Amino acid sequence: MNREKLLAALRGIEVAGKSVKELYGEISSACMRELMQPVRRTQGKSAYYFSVEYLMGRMFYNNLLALGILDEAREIFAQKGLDLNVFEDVEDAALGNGGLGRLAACYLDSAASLGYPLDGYGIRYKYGLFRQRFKEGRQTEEPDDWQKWGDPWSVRRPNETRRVEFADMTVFAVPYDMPIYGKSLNILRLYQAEGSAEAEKLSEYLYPADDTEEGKLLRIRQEYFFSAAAVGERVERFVAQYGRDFAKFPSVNVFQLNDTHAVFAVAEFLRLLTSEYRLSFGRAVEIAKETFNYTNHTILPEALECWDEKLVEKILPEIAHILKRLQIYASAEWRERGCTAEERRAMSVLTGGRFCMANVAVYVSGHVNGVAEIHSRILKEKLFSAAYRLDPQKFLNVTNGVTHRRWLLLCNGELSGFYDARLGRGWRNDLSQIERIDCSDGKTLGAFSAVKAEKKRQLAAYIEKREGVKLLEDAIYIAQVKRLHEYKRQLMTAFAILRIYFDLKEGRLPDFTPTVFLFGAKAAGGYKRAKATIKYLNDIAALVNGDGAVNRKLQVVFVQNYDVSYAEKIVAGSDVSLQVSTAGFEASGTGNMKLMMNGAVTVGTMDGANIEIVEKAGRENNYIFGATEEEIASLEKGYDPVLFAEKDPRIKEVTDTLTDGTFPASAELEELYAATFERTYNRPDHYYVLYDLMPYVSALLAVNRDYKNGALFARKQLENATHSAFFSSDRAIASYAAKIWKI
Ligand code: 26Q
Repeated sequence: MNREKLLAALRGIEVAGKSVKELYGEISSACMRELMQPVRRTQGKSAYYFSVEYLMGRMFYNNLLALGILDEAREIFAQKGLDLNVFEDVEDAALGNGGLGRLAACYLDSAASLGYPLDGYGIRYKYGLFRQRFKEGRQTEEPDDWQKWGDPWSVRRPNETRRVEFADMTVFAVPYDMPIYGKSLNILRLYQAEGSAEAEKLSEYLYPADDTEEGKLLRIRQEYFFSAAAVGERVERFVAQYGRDFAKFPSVNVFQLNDTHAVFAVAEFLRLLTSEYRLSFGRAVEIAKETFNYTNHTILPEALECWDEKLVEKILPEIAHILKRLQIYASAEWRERGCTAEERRAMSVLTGGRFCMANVAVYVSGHVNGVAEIHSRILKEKLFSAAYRLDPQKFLNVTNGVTHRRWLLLCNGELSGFYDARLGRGWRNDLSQIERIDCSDGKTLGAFSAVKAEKKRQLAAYIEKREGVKLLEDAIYIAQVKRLHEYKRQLMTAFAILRIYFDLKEGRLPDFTPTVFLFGAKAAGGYKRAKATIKYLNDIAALVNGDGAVNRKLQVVFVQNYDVSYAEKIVAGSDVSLQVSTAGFEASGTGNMKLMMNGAVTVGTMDGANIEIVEKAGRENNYIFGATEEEIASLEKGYDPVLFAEKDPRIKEVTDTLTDGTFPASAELEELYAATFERTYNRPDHYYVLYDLMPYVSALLAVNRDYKNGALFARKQLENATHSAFFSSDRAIASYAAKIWKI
């Protein structure tokens, strides 16, 4: 990269008379010319990430940071009278739903920064995750037109278009390359579907659901579309470079499947090697086993992808045929190796007329990993126990991480400056150095508190601008930001807030420190219960914020259209991070890491990566409560939420608000009542909200008490921030590279 040349180009940009959009295009394009400069490696082994989601967020500041010119660029344009913050109006590239998609983006960032050859393959959706607004407290969804300001950060490569064949149509996969810049230049290649109007639908919308079963034909088409294009390209390039000696394929290619969403890549790989290149089926499987790896991100049964055999057969007959052959081939192997009928059924590729994509992935992968210690253990003991008994060496854990470039350097310049002042700048490339900060030193704590106070002011100003709500000052900022899902238990927070509200009104909490509860969450459009929870929380916000008796002590704000850019503000400006999933259900969580990195304490259950967070930062510096995974498992039959609420008036008073007229009657309240007390698609209170409620309230009140001692609480926060290095995705990527990819 020619830094001086780039800076000179930026200095040459004329600002006067141009729209923000024009300037955005010009500055971005100048940077792109430099980003695309480095010569790409053509030799050696590379890893490829297959993901149907990439939640990149805003690329502008990230790319300027990666180029090492962000500060200078700010100065150059400030002198011209242009504040670079104006580009905060640019839409995020939200081609993902939540954790899994954002993880992919963090991993690309870390791999490039560390110089590992890792390219990504995915889909270039015309519309990303919907834009959310509230109307009378209810979520509405609008298409996310993320290219409104153009897409200056990618390059269309029409010459590398690929054909993808379905039984009933041909679709052209046109690649768009986005540079991921660091020590190496890596590429995120997103395919856009072109051809007939029907064909173009394949890359029109991101599936807006996370963790829900959506047995849709379009989803299968999307998955095969990009998987086949990517695999076809990898195989073709290999043959061009090395000929048909496929034994060598795994020495230059390693594939990582980001959950089961790209498992059709396995079938397509086998199809190409057997029908185009005439390898035997067994040989093709052996090569696949050395090439593919699979990361699981959820154990929720409704999120495990199983596709109807007949459906796949109809649009992808050859692929269905390959998968059936794989079932026969694998069964023979399992029989030979002495598996019982029950074990074979559990591992089946095809069972009950459905293709089980997770089983395809497990069988064919050299490595299978979970995303936090507890989750990887559950995979071995429960979800994939038969496969684990057969091939224990296949299974490993790689705890998730988040890129500290976006989630600390970019979103919290103040905290970064605090580290610079004490450590120099070396920590920016080796986050573990922040452990050298002395959290007991009074001056250090004072400086840290000043940083936190400033980030809280900035957050409050931002929320006032976006939502028109003025946050309480001198209050504790408590955030629950994540997709809306029953197992994440936003409903439990709703009940806890009501408990605190009633106690405040009754004068039972005389020394209560003012507290703001901040929510950010999108609910899948078809997920009634999740949407009902949004409405309930907005009802609660109206009640609490409108009650003159408490509204200087308690405030509830649900921000609209929570996305990566909003997250950057909230994680930096929060004191407390709520991570309260039912134990055993949150695979890892990554928001928990972002908040910790910015010095928030966790109020959480022993679930996902929370367990490792408190292991690193000290249980005494966080607020752990609630049933453990074992306790939940032992509880399952004997738990009756109706009795549970009856015998504790503190719980009953809260759940009564679903029916007693505290809020105007609504279908949403009825839905939540049913979820809590009736048998529906799950048992009543399937996620043990009432069971954990009072311990949760106690944890929140403990925070409230501790916060009064400013130095004590700041110390807890700083202990969290300075012990977050393990949760940098630089560590996670180094682990994938060493243990799985061997690059
Ligand atoms: C499947 C079939 C049809 C339509 C949609 C889906 C679908 C889409 C997205 C299923 C699941 C997802 C997303 C899952 C996800 O985001 N999981 C999260 O992954 C994070 C990164 O590992 C973890 O930190 C979270 O704990 C986990 O919930």
